[in-house]
Amino acid sequence: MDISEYGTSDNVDPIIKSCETYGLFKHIVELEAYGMTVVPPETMRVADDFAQRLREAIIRTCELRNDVEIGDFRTADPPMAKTRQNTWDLLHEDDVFVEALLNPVQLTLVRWLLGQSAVFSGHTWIIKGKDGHDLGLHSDSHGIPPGAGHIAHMCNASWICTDYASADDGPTVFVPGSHKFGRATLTHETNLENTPFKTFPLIAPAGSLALWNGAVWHGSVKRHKPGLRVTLVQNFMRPYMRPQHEYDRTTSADLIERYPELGRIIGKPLYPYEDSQNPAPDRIAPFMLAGRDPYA
Ligand SMILES: O=C(O)CCC(=O)C(=O)O
Ligand SMILES: [Fe+2]
Repeated sequence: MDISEYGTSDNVDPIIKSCETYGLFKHIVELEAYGMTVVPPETMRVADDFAQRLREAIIRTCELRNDVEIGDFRTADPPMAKTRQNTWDLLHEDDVFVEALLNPVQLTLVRWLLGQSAVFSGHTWIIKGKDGHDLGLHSDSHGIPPGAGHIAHMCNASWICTDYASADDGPTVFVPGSHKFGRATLTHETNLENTPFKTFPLIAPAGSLALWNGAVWHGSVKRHKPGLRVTLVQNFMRPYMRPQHEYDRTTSADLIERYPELGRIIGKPLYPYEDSQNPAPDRIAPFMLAGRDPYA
């Protein structure tokens, strides 16, 4: 018996059918149990040169935007300050970014997590060289307070553009199952050196897609190899993460000056980012606080 054949749900039936077509049931189970999954290139149905095209587009965009020469990713050692700026908002830089976004296998998994109304929220690259940074454990579901953990609110779909063969590549690491905690990490849980939680590294060949429920705790470890780790990070969200009207853009300075509380309540939401290539850290920090304190 195939329940999706009965046509009782216009929304979930097509997702189930696509999961069948693309062979995704293992990945759906991993998403549910562990909060993340890694889909190999052959399941993603990408051409053999897809990862290379994506990697080259990222490197070319970084070189142009940031006035830096990177060259061969296997040996390159560019200043990390240069590769970590102007990293967001790539859609118009090369059609391969549109291709990466519209991959039908990816969209099936995204819609499993976020529903048919999922929206593309933003994307950015990671270029990490030798001795490149580590990153403490965190959730990507910024602004979602504790207690709202039974559904995914956003998800992260990251195209792996260089092989992650071992932890020495400086990959993402995950706390499996932590999406079920339904909250962001507390201060004493974030440090990878002494967090009480077990983590595992993301190991996958270039051309794979790592996809996670935004609530799953993750970070990344330092890179100990020469050359670069290159990743395209894409965020998808449920559509309610937006105000109905952008009052922060349309309310007059005069009105806000006369009513300071008005300035506070219309706020400056984190989304949409004001500078599309460089989100402001001072706006992200208070937004993230709500992930652990509903009164933040
Ligand atoms: O893969 C990494 O380096 C971690 C990046 C991260 O936290 C993210 O993409 O949300
Ligand atoms: Fe993250």
